[in-house]
Amino acid sequence: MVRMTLALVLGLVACTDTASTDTSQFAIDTDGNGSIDCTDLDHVVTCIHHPDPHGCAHADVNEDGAVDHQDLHDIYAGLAATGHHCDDPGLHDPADHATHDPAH
Ligand SMILES: [Ca+2]
Ligand SMILES: [Ca+2]
Repeated sequence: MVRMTLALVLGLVACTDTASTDTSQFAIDTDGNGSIDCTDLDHVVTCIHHPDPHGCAHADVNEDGAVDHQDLHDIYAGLAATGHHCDDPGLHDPADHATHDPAH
């Protein structure tokens, strides 16, 4: 039993170690629509501003327990690493939408 636990811990450490050097791991299907693309980045943005325990279950990209701008940074890097070129989330601010609203 102890040996099995040790093997498990070593396996986890190995996984974590590998994962920390590969940003493509952060390219995940946060909105659960079956594909990994820029809408998953938008979904993280939405979850930061409007947290939803069900709809945002996968928005914690780095799995640190909170959905925040670090997750945004990570999924942006992950998508870039997997060939998706999304708008830089750093340029997106809710206030910007009012500026670019065609009605104004
Ligand atoms: Ca998706
Ligand atoms: Ca997080």
